[in-house]
Amino acid sequence: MDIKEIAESFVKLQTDPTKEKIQAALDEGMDPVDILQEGVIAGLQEVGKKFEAEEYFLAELMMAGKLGEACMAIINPHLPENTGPAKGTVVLGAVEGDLHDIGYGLVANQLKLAGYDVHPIGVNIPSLQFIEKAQELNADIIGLSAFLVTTIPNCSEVVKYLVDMNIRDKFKVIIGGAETTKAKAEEMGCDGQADDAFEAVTLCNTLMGHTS
Ligand code: B12
Repeated sequence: MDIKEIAESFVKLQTDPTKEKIQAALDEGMDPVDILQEGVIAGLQEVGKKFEAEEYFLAELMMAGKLGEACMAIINPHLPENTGPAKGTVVLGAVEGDLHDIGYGLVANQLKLAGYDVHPIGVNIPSLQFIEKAQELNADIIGLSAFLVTTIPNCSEVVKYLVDMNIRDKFKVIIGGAETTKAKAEEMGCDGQADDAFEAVTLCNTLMGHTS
């Protein structure tokens, strides 16, 4: 089986064939990380491009979101687990006004697999709620997902509140989402930005001083 076939059925939003192909690839002993990256994530990205090109509309986007979740549920139990002590605690969510959760779900997944204690707190989360949760859990990192020009500024609000509360140095703040950049992260006083879930792991490792 060629993993590209998974991405192709995903882009066509064929629910059962996509799930069956994933199962077949797993049964054939293919690497679940490759299936996730080159099958599901590649498919999601292609759907995103079709939306931008106005070939697909909101209904298709929502179907892609649901299909992505169903695919991840099949792949997740096969991904290698890290059994050592937690490398750090991460509170993760989408900022106020933002409902995009596929990407941050993948980040949560990848960080868990890399050995982090991850607390996903949902979408449309007010800035103070991130801080309260991080304090409650004595977290190391606050991860903010933001996709819209209207919601990205909320990342700087989180930083501002941390500064106002005199606890800025207690947490690392990282951001991600389609329209975020490293330059924007720096401008907003955040500690880093990552373009995908794998880079998010590297970023957290760097911030926490882990070599791998
Ligand atoms: C799917 C999608 C939706 C779905 C979301 C479903 C869901 N359950 O998440 C739905 C249909 C709900 C949706 C709604 C809207 N969307 Co939309 N959406 C997308 C789309 C096509 C793909 C996003 C996605 O899931 N990609 C696949 C995943 C795997 O990739 P990812 O999300 O980028 O995530 C990776 C990284 O960003 C990173 N990452 C993500 N979060 C974090 C967090 C941290 C801490 C770190 C370190 C890293 C990180 O790691 C992830 C995994 O590798 C993007 C286009 C795009 N290019 O991204 C538009 C896009 C983000 N949406 C857009 C718009 C305009 C909207 C709507 C306003 C549309 C409307 N008219 O209603 C609404 C707003 C809803 C809201 N209030 O949030 C625009 C934003 C434009 C802008 N600059 O403001 C985009 C860019 C499309 C476009 N070009 O027009 N959308």
